[in-house]
Amino acid sequence: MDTAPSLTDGAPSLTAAAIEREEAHAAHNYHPLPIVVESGEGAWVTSVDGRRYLDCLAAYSAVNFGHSNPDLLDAARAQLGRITLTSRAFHNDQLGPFVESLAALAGKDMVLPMNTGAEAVESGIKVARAWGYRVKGVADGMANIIVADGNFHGRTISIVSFSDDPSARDGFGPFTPGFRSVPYGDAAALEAAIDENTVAVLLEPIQGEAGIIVPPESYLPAVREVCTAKNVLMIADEIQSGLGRTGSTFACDRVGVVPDLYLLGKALGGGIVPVSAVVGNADILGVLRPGEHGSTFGGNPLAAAVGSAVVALLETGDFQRLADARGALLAARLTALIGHGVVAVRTAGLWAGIDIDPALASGREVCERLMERGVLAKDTHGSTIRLAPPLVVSAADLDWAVDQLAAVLRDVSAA
Ligand code: IF1
Repeated sequence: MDTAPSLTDGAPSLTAAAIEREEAHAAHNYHPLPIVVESGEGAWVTSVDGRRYLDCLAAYSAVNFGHSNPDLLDAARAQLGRITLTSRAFHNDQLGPFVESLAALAGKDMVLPMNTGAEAVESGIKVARAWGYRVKGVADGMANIIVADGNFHGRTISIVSFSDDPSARDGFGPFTPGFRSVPYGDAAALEAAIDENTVAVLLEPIQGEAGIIVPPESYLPAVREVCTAKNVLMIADEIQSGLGRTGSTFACDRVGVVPDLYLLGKALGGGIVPVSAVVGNADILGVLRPGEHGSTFGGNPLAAAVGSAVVALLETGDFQRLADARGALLAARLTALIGHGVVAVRTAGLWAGIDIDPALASGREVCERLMERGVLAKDTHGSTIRLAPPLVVSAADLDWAVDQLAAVLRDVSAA
């Protein structure tokens, strides 16, 4: 297995030239690891310098089904040669099958197709407010939505309006009103925040960017019960946690909870095209009237064709079983590192948040050292790193990746 160049490898390379070109012309809104990916297959990617890396980020769970998944590429290629964009001013022959199969997968009857996760979140907020005014009878302009501390739902102005992460919101005001934030995992605090103008609760079933925070098993069922009792919509942001990542179709499935609206994205596009959706029943999504909401690309035939192929993959349950089985291996291996440079581990299927001892290294440094060993991962905050490989990762490769983490922890402990 080729190993990656050292961060200190000063030798001029295709990597250095590519980075220089990108940094000269791309906005600096990221601080990427110094690797330039050229191709990928399954759980592995190859850099312009020909070195192979195990991808343990999967584009933040947007590549659940592996890079260059043959079924998804076939669906995309077949559609590319037919029609790729019509706008929804006209019908296309791919949207019907896609929304029908996605609704059925979620046990719902209606889908609002969009493109990015943030668009699905914004659309969910608009639908909840419209439902509040037109169905629940909330006074116009008075709707509020309950969110959780530590949330991450995207980067638009309205979404960062209810973020408590200074790096996501500072400098972007003024902000959108109508949101209340309560401690995550505390159903009593959530219930206390609901009043007659509350139209929805918006939660990640497991908080991703916060560090894969898995709430108490009783939390989501309690939220479900409160929302039902108070006639408030439960909206689950499954954009990162959904579509097989946690070992089930949706993270909510793990605790037997069915939200009123699912927000989906990332892996719904198979890692090929941006595809997102709000999935619910007609008594909620039906509040939207023609011309009230839309998107140039939402529901386009290429996105719908890929989305249908993704749904077909999930209908078998194979990827969910894979994530569950590999996740058990990952959890066992990572738990064994506690006390050996790791302070805490949180896992759900093939998704892990790992708190490194801050005295040893930052999450960024650990990820830089992992990169040198051929493993790509991303820190979330501070000394927490996240592992989220494509669900096609082999048990042997997963074992090898944790071996690399153990070696990095030994290195930083000895430094
Ligand atoms: C970035 C974080 C992850 C999401 C959830 C909605 C969205 C996301 C639960 C919006 C997107 C991405 C955005 C990307 C990095 C990544 C991320 F670090 F930002 F927070 F995964 F944790 N709901 N998450 O996780 O979806 O509009 O991006 O399609 O902005 O840096 P999007």
